[in-house]
Amino acid sequence: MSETGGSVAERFEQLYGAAPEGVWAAPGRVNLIGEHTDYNDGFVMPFALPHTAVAAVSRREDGVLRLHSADVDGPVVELTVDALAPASDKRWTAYPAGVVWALREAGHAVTGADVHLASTVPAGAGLSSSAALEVVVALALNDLFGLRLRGLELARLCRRAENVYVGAPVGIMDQTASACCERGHALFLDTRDLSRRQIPFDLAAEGMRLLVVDTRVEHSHSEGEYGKRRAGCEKGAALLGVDALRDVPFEALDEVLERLGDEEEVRRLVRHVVTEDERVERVVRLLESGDTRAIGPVLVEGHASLRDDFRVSCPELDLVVDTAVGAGALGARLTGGGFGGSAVVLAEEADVPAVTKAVGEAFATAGFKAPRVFEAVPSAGARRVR
Ligand code: GAF
Repeated sequence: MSETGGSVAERFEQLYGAAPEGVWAAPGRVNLIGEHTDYNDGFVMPFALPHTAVAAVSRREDGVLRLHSADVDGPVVELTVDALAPASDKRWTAYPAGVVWALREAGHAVTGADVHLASTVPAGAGLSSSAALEVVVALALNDLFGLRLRGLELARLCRRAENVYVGAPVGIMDQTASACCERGHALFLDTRDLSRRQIPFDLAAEGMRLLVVDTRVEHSHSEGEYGKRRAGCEKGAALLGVDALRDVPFEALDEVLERLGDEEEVRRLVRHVVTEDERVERVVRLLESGDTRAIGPVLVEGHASLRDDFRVSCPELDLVVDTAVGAGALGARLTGGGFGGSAVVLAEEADVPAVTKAVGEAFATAGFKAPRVFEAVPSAGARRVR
């Protein structure tokens, strides 16, 4: 797919009989560190992938919303904006329709649209393909209807679409990453007040690479396990008398865990979230002091915490991390929600072939599907492309 979305615009014209008013793109993301912290008011550090969802869109004024995707078999789906209702749609169309619903619910006069979408963000790989779909549609409607909403406001509305309309209890990381990331940077985001800092992150200049290893084990957030972790964290905060686990100081962790007594599961969840917030802050300090290689062991620590305390890993993700580190990678961890999806691997450029080969061989030996491996280069956030 070209950067300017030419083929998406052409397909739009075939489908709807006229050229689109514009074409927009919004990226998927990887998260460098800070997992399952965003619904605990904590810290995250994603960056945008070069892979994007692209949308060709035109306004309508008759209350009709027409949706089509190059990635899903089937005809144009026609909906009525007045009839959009949360939890009524279990198909892919819930993401773009949810955005229209959330904009209208917030009082924005979105009177209909024709939309054609095509995405290069791998679906079900934990790389935020859904957030990319939401954000690209939100940005297109923002521009076309002159709503003048900023990236963060769009991210909030997209999250609301996903929480309420789609029914997935996710945090705000993915939508913010897609809307606000900048090329060559990772986004250090405080999910409590949404303050953020762009951290320069140019591994190639330092002779390193960040690989994404998609295990091809599909994950889904609307299924129960993600919600259970979230509920467990809320229980922990309530037992400790804090608004969110973000409020538990890292220095007080031992004492706090003791206070949780025999609530073993809650103790593990609390320990992960509190230590993970500290790891994000540590990674930021290391990157800002130019000590990039030293983040490797922090990534591995984060993975162990997700595997043993938060329990969202799986054999395939553990195999990526163990094999990559065993083959000389500087660090590795699962990225995103877990339960399948992808891992990130930080490696010296010269070690990339050996690490990639070792992971492929380990998967073959274990009888797992061959993983998909590609390099993640910090790329631009959502934008208009034509
Ligand atoms: C998924 C969710 F969508 C995010 O909000 C975040 O909670 C992540 O899992 C885990 O860090 O990507």
